[in-house]
Order: sequence, then structure tokens, then C-alpha cells
Amino acid sequence: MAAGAASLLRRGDSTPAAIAASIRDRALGLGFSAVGIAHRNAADAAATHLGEFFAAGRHGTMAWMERAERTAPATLFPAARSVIAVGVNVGPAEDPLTVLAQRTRGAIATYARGRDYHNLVRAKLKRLARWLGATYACDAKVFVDTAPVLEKPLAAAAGLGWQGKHTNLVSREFGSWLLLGEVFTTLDLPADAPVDDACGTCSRCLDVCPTSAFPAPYQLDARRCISYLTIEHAGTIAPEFRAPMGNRIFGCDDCLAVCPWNKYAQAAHDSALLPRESLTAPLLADLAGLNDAQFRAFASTSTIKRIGRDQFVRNVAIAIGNSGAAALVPVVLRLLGDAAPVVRAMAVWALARLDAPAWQSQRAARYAAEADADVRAEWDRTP
Ligand code: B12
Repeated sequence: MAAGAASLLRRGDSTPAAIAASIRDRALGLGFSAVGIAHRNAADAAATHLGEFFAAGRHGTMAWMERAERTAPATLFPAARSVIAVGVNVGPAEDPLTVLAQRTRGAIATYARGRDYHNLVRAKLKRLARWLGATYACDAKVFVDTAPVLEKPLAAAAGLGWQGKHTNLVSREFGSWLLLGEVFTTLDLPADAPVDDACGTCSRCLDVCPTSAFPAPYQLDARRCISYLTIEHAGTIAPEFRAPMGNRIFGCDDCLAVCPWNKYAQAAHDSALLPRESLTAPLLADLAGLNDAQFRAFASTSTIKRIGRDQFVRNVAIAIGNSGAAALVPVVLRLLGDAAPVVRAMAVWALARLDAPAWQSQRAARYAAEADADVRAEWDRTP
């Protein structure tokens, strides 16, 4: 039972444990797959390592991560006493890595194949928070993904699982397929017990990473992670990562998908999160032809829309370069004339991979007129 139980604001004669049980029931009733409770400062110790992560520059260009509140979560909502951590199962019905062998198609990470989970989870969290406020006369704020909250350490402290060697939360029930969200509340609730790390000697997630993004178990260098490169990183992608990206055009599931704890996971049951056919294994040739309006329509309900058309087609151009498909050369030739320099630059690389003689003649025709320094730099590389 929580030490400050006496300060609990409540109606009726519920005990903190009874309130925690009713919160759990309510959260599961709203469709969350897992729920647990932690003290609001439960992630403070993890913030120490966050400093090391920044000092090593492992966040790359994600400067937004360095916001001061991240290392001092109490400033977000000083009156908060407890955190209700929830998990949403997005487990795939089929192996999400199968698409990696279909080289003329794009691989989109499982979490992004359904509707944008941010909106879905936030809406459910708000319903939970409204119910909490109305039932127990407390204040509550909801967070999912975007806020400067250390969600994985909080979920771990709330007993939802442990942070695995791939740094994500692993659950005995849902494997590596939970997405996370939180309600911070002024209620002083009894915290759940954390779960022991059960990664053991397994290193599958570390070994499978195509870009060797784990400098050590439990540590990620985001700058090497394909999820970061395809979603967070703007501009051209460093040459060393292009071939290992294969046909991954939005996020990467490899470290999650090989986790042995997935054997206990069930496929997601929330229909909104089920993969849409158009996002499951789309043809690269179709994606390369999307203009702004068509991209917005294609990605309208998905989190993919957040990266915009140019960055998405940049990723597609790299995947085409990795396809080995001569039939896609005409598609690349069209991308060489794209209005976005980042697309042109990656199309130059793709053409060099698919058709060296065509690259030579295109260089002769286009180099002098090219005004963008990054695109010229690509033409300057010997294929
Ligand atoms: C930034 C971010 C990213 C970045 C960086 C990822 C990362 N591992 O930090 C990028 C863009 C790469 C990314 C990728 C993905 N992400 Co992301 N991401 C976030 C975000 C917004 C912040 C995470 C964060 O604070 N990272 C900072 C690092 C330092 O934290 P950490 O990994 O927990 O580090 C701990 C240890 O690894 C260790 N440590 C780390 N560095 C060091 C260094 C030293 C020297 C030492 C000793 C220790 C140490 O200590 C830290 C504290 O315990 C969270 C949402 C949130 N607000 O929390 C989602 C979140 C973590 N992402 C999520 C998902 C789903 C993904 C992807 C699977 C998406 C995909 N399929 O492509 C990949 C997975 C890649 C991976 N293996 O991590 C989910 C994870 C759910 C879960 N079950 O854990 C979250 C929680 C979003 C959500 N609301 O569901 N993500």
C-alpha cells in the first residue's frame, strides 16, 4: 500500500487498493491490453543514463529530446503522485519480416500499418482520465509518445514488463509488441511490483540489427537505427546505411520481431490497429509516383503522414536502389527530375546500383544543371 495513502482524495470509502483495482478494470474495459501503477518519480534513476545518451550524441538530430523537463518529469505536473501506465498490443498476425524478401515492395513497421496509434491511445487515455477525475475528484494528465516522459522506465516500474536488450519494453504476455501511454494523477495509489528482466543470455535482437545500432546490450545509438534514419532524420542518408536499409521505408521491426517472448503474444484485436492492406507490402513503383496530395491521401490515417512526402519518397528511392530490379530503372529516371533535392540525391544512388551505364549517361546530361550541393555530391561519387 502506498505510504501517502492518507492523502488520497476520494469519494466513498474505497481503499487505495480498491481504487487501483477499479482503475485497472476501467483501463482494460477501455481496450488497453496491460495496465500498472508506478510512483510519479519512478523513472528518475533512468534519467541519469539519458544524460549519458545525450553526451555521446546518440540522439542524433532529435534535439527536441533534450528538453529540460525530460530529465525532471516532476516539472510536467508537479502535483502528480502516481502514474497509470498502459500498454496497447499491436502484435502482428503474421511475421512482419516476410516482406523483407519481397524486394520490389516496401516494408512498413507494424505499429504504422494501422491507424495512427497516437490519436487512438490518446483518446482512450483521455476517457480514462475523465472517468478518474469524475470518480475520485483528482487531477489527471495524459501522455503518449510525444511528451517528454520516459515511458519505458515508467512502464517497467509499473510492472508491465522490463526494458529488454533492444531497449524497448518486453512483456511476458505481449512480447515486444506493446505501445505505451500514461495517465499522471494526483491520486496517491499503491505501486505495482516491477517484473524481473528475463532476457537471459539471448542476444537475438542485438545480432539481427542490420546497421549494428546497439553499442552494448540495453543501449541504442539512435543515429544508426533504421527507425531513426527513415522517420526522424531529414536530408540524405549516410552511404553506409543505404544498403543495410534494404526495403525498409518506414521504421524497422527486426529487433522486436525476433524476440523469443513474442511466442506468447496474440495478434492485436483492436480493429483500428489492424494492418491496412495498402500499408502491408505496397509496391515501390506505386509509392515512388506519389505527389504531395496523393501521399497525404495514402498516409492520411497513418502515422506515416508525419514525415511528409519528400522524406517518404527518399526512403522509397533507397529501397528501389536495393531492389535489384532492372524493371524499376524507368521509375528511378523519373525521380532524377524530382523537385525535392533529397529525392534526386537518393535516386542518383539508386540508379548507380541498378544500372551503371544509365548512371553515366544521366550524369553527363544532368550534372551541369544541378544546383543542389547534396545532389552534386551524389553525382561526384563513383558508382
Ligand atoms: C526517441 C524515441 C525513439 C528513437 C530512440 C529510441 C530509443 N531506444 O531511445 C528512435 C527514433 C530510434 C525510436 C525507434 C523506435 N521506437 Co521509439 N520512442 C522514442 C521516445 C519518443 C523516447 C525514448 C527515449 O527517451 N529514449 C532515450 C533513451 C536513452 O532511453 P532508453 O532507450 O529507455 O535508455 C535506457 C537504457 O537503454 C539505458 N541507456 C541508454 N543509453 C545508455 C548509455 C549508457 C552509457 C548507459 C550506461 C545506459 C544507457 O538507460 C536508459 C534509461 O533506462 C519514446 C516515447 C517516450 N516518450 O518515451 C518512443 C518509444 C520508446 N518508441 C517506441 C517504438 C515502438 C519504437 C520502434 C519499435 C518503432 C519502429 N518499429 O520502428 C523503434 C524501436 C527502436 C529501438 N530498438 O529502440 C515505443 C516503445 C514501446 C515499448 N514496448 O517499449 C515508445 C515507448 C513509444 C510509445 N509510446 O509506445 N524511438
